[in-house]
Amino acid sequence: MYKSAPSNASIKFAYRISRYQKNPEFRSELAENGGRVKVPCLRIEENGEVQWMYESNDIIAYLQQRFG
Ligand SMILES: N[C@@H](CCC(=O)N[C@@H](CS)C(=O)NCC(=O)O)C(=O)O
Repeated sequence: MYKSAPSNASIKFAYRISRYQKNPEFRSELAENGGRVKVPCLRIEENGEVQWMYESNDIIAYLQQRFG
């Protein structure tokens, strides 16, 4: 499911939430590509490259720097 942040939010971008507990396919995808079954994990796809970022503080800092 894709959502957009509400128009009055300070950060606007499209995102998808995947819950591995409810989605065994995503669990495998997370383990194989991110290296751990740990949440939160942000999957960043940019310029054809994919990065899997763990640690909520790192994710928040990335989102603020990139979209804030
Ligand atoms: N320091 C991490 C903590 C994340 C964390 O503890 N996640 C738990 C669920 S709430 C988890 O996925 N644990 C599984 C694991 O660490 O392998 C953060 O802030 O992102």
